[in-house]
Amino acid sequence: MSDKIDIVKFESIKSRLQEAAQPYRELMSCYKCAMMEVETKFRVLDEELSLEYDRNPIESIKTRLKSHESIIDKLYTRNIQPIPENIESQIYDIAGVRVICTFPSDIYMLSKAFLGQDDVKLVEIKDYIKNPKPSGYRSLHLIVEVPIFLHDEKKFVKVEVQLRTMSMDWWASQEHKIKYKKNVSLSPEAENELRQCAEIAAELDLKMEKIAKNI
Ligand code: 0O2
Repeated sequence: MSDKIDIVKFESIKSRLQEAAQPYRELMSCYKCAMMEVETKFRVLDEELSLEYDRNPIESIKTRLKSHESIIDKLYTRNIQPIPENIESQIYDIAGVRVICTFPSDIYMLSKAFLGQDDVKLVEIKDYIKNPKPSGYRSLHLIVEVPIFLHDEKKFVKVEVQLRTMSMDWWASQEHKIKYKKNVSLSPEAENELRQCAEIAAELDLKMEKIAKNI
């Protein structure tokens, strides 16, 4: 968020969300269910593919629901009116699922299998592996909609899925701590070094995959 915040505007977003407490809670609960749904889909794929490939393509899965504070920050910075309908239609990363894969090719194999499921609707795809961010960041990002079955309705809910290898994850976690969103400006040399670390990590991924394929 920007340095100078308009406290009045920020507080008004907070209190308008408090007014809509019940619908807001219900919406967050839907995101939680959608997150569980997506996590289960990947666990099922991991189980099935482990038999075919004799190894698990997924190392771990992390889920996170965007915090209340981060949601307010996003509404504030994007100038979005704080009502649940707007959160649903304009913020795509309330529910996040991070799938940590063994090799780069596992990322594409899993995303293809996941997106091929007839109840998964692709909303947006960003391939930061083929096109890394200037920072050096690499991951495959998918925004999808999945159905959740409530007692009286079926509802499609958006989830952000980030697929990355262990080394991409290692780099992103370190960089997150050092710099990302901290409003610190690093020297061009330091930026360059961070980018180089990401490149080395990417090379290691490819080397390890090649070794594994040759064995
Ligand atoms: P957090 O704390 O990880 O949840 P938007 O998501 O719409 O605000 P954008 O640029 O459209 O922004 O989304 P994008 O590019 O798909 O990336 C969003 C997420 O990717 C971030 O979530 C980070 O998790 C990750 N990410 C993107 N760029 C970088 C980077 O340079 N370094 C690191 N370490 N992570 C990155 P959040 O919600 O911003 O942060």
